[in-house]
Amino acid sequence: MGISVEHAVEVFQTATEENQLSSLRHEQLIQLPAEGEVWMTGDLHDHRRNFDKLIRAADLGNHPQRHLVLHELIHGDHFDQHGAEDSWQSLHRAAELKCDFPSQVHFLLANHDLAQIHGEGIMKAGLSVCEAFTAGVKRDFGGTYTKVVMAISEFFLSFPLGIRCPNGLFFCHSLPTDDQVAGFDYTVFNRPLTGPDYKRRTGPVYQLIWGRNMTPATAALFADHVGAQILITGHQPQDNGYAVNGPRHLIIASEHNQGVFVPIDLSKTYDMPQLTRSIRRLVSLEV
Ligand SMILES: [Mn+2]
Repeated sequence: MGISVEHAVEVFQTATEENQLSSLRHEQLIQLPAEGEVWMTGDLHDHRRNFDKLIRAADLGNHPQRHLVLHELIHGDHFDQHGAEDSWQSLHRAAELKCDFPSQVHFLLANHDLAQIHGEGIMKAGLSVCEAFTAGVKRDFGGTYTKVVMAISEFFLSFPLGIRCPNGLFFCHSLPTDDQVAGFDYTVFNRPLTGPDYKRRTGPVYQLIWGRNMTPATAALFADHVGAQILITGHQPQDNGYAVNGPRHLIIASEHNQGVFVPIDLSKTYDMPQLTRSIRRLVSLEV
């Protein structure tokens, strides 16, 4: 891509500061205003056509009251012949978008981000996606690539855990499992984080972003605890683009040809039927 180490580091650092210093940021939450709109998306996993369509359709420059939520951007299907994977480029593009529209672009911490920080093995088709990601950075930046790796880690660590809308919607990457929800530490949203918060299985950050297959009852309990009517998450793959997990939990996916997003009017309240009627397929966007 022809980007220098210095430029890449500066973009990730600036985006990190924008995440941390946003006036909408309150500890680990983003509080959106009661006006304008928000486009909630699911995991993107370096699906470049969908990402490109989203950015062009959102047209943030001409819609200053429109917010865009992005999560799980990395670890996609673009590999070179040596097994290096290219998704740092989409992450960099997202960081540039944050720099250009700091009060409109919002991220959510996802489990692949945390795995990448820890260099932990998530395997896809027998390959470590974290090693492949780092190999892509090394290939493109050469000898001082670790500066970019560190800037990316700091960028991930600046992501909030949740986004609260005044109309009763609440967004996060996933939810704790049925086994974890009773003991879940909800203070994680309202305080600075420390090492144990990220710990495998026992840390509330880990539980929030890794949990799968939770029942509608678990989702409802979680929604009650965060004072929300309906939760929207990604994380659990959806061949058809979305799934309704009971009346208070919508799961969406954006990383394939059936991928969707949900444009939401922040001044209106929604029940689940209204929310599902608002879902749009990325393939339908004419941009
Ligand atoms: Mn995930």
